Amino acid sequence: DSGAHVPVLIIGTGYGGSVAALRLAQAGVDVHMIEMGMAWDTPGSDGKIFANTTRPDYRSFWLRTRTKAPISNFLGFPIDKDVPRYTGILDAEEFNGITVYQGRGVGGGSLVNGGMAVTPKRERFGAVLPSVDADEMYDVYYPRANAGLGVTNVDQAWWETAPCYQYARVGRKHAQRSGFPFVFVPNVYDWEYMKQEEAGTVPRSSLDGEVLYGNNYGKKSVQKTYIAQAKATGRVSISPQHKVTSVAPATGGGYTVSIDQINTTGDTTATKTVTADRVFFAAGSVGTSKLLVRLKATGRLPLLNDEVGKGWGDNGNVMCGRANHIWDATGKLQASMPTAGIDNWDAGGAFAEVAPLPTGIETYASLYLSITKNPHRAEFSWNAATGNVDLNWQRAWKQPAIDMAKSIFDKINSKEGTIYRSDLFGGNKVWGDHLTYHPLGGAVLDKATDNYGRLHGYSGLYVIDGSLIPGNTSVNPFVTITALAERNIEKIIATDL
Ligand code: FAE
Repeated sequence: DSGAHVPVLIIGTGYGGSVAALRLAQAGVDVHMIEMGMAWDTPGSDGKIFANTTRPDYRSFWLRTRTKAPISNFLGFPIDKDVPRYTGILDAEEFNGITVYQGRGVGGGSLVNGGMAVTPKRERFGAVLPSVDADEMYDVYYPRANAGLGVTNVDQAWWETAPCYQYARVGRKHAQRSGFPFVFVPNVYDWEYMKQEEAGTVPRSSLDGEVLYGNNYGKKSVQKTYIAQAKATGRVSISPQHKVTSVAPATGGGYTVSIDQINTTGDTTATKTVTADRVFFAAGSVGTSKLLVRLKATGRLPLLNDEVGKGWGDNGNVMCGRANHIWDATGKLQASMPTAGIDNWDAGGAFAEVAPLPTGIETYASLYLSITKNPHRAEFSWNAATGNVDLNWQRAWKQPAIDMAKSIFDKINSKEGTIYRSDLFGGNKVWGDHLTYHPLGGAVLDKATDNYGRLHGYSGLYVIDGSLIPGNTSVNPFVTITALAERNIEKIIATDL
């Protein structure tokens, strides 16, 4: 309610925010979480909470009137369609030269993502978070994060014969024939549930192509893990459909937080002001960066330092598809949860996830999302003329990522006598170089903040999400975001409260 006072306010309910909420609550602190997206706890008229990836509807996109699927075309046909404007689950946020996909709702990105739960190789960690003690991370915080998220490995014996992972086995065969290391990747999906989906004894989720617009059954989003545990303490409350617009020092201590309550078409229905002793920015790399840059530039938080907004990267994301021979069918039933990757990081700078293309028909296509060592970093800045925060990314900056991904796929294509697919991204493009799923940075650890996420210039303000990570994690990022949040909140609880 407007005028209320809370000990701790957390902006955002993704990985970082959920970890902070749970650990603070367990330490006896009352926490209020503010989330601009919906609660996603109520079924629609079809009896399901989330829309299917192949049948997008009003629930699918954040305030768009037309879908903007990451793969825009199939067999030459555009696949996007008109939808009613609604506070849907997937935001395709457009900046200069790049579309940044993000989850919206209680659970953040965990609602929409592929569940791939990858811990970076220890020898690569120094490049990911140079100021963080790797021993502590690998001995304590990565294990804690993996346990909290419910990360497990697929039953490999089952995987070897499951029809829904034929596409992944084809991916393995091609990787290995070209001499690339093929690795299994853990996930947060409930594998027992997936086996029952295959047996036909439960409603299908992963085997019905659900991902991107939410999973109705088997995926353990943070709603089902950290947030469920946090709520069970009785100390955590959440306000969905509330968007934080300002944070500024309050007279008499603490912070004044301004919040817009929004309806399902995105219109503000009420404006509220609350005070908090401490505020955690957990709005994701883009959300946190945009807030901090604006608050610094407009005089609400002028003492933030010049590192705010800097060090943003796309985790080197680039997509491509390969056209297989007819003897390498990838299967018409494809589990939407990836289980595997091709690791050419050290030799070629790319780690490629063998991704599903769950269309319901045989496509003979292999799809890959590569994470690469792309060195480019962009910066958020305040645009006083438009009143927006801009990002100075350039489309051409994806070229190093493409070159690194080619270190894998040119070789596979030449070994197999195959070609790239040019029908997936429109305009005969071979490379999906227009997007990222993995925004990282903008309030980098030990630069914009101290080495535990305390913002410079203001005591009681913290950053605890993907914006702390300087642009790249060498693998999919959410386990690292979670583990870093576990590390930082433990320190903050021990020393600041
Ligand atoms: P995030 O989860 O984005 O949460 C931030 C929350 O803050 C969101 O719920 C926002 O709605 C909310 N918010 C933002 N601004 C405001 C505001 N002003 N007021 C109130 N609320 C606000 O942040 N990662 C993996 O590791 N494995 C995968 O398989 C994987 N697949 C992905 C697939 C897709 C399609 C996408 C989009 C992402 C994928 N990711 C994957 C990335 C992963 O989901 C992402 O790194 C994390 O969700 C980021 O976590 P944060 O806590 O930083």
